Amino acid sequence: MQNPLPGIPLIESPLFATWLNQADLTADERRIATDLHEKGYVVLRFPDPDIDDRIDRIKAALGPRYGIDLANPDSDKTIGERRIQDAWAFDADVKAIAGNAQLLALLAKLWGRPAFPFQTLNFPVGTQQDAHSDSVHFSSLPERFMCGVWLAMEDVGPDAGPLFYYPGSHRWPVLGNALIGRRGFGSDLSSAQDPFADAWAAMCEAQGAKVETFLARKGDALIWCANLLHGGSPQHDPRLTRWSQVTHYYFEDCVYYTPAFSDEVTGDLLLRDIRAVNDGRPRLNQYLGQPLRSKGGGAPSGRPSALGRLWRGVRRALD
Ligand SMILES: O=C(O)CCC(=O)C(=O)O
Ligand SMILES: [Fe+2]
Repeated sequence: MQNPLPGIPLIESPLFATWLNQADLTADERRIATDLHEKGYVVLRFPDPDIDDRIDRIKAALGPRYGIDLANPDSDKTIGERRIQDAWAFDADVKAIAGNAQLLALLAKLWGRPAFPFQTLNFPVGTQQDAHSDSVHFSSLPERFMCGVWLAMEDVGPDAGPLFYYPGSHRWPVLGNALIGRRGFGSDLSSAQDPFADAWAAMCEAQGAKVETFLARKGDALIWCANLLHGGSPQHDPRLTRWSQVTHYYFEDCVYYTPAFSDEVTGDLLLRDIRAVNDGRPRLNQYLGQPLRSKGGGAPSGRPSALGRLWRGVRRALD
């Protein structure tokens, strides 16, 4: 298909059905594409024959860093540090999971652009995080070129604080400050998601959205679309662990930024300095093949920007 809408991920495109009809996909890839399109998430077995060994090694390597008494079945596991960000930088197994070639090829096929991991999070217990869309933390221009892959590193029961989500919520508007009537650039927040919580709750109620929880088996992976509303259920039993790894992915040839601290309307963007986990190379903030010249976007391209108002605003804000 000659795609006339390359600025929308294929699995989120209004042209999805046309693409699916003629795309060269296996039966399982078709199921994955359809679930992502309709529900905003999909569950699959993590495509790595060594995953059990990797999980064992990650638990052994990261376990002592959380300050939790993991050896005692009755200890409270929810105290102390509950996550390690970017363990890929020192742990080869975390990095291998994030950079899994089969997964990267799958994401590229489904989104229509090459994918790359840019952040890992390793959790020993549930996050108990409120419902949110990752899009307020890290988004792209064009939007929706981001996804999360959540890997269960053990079986997760209902008392261990399973992942939850609202199927179909990925189709709702991607919330940014303009939509909730707030200025974000230069603002100070303890949590980037707080200003959006009322709007998400109101949409859930008005749409009659039904929450689902993911009672995962070890080695299950769940891919969520950029705008799917999700979070961590309360962990009812603090003695349990809930080992998991989340890898966040972006796609090539985009501007990468933090919407909670940006005002797109005035061109004030908090750009991200992105480095791909798998190859260690920076990904410049770019648009249609041309890098933006800015402090937040990596090395200057040396070329005058064609982005006009947007780019001038970015530079003014960052200088
Ligand atoms: O694992 C969870 O409970 C949620 C994690 C999450 O929201 C994220 O990493 O984006
Ligand atoms: Fe999230």
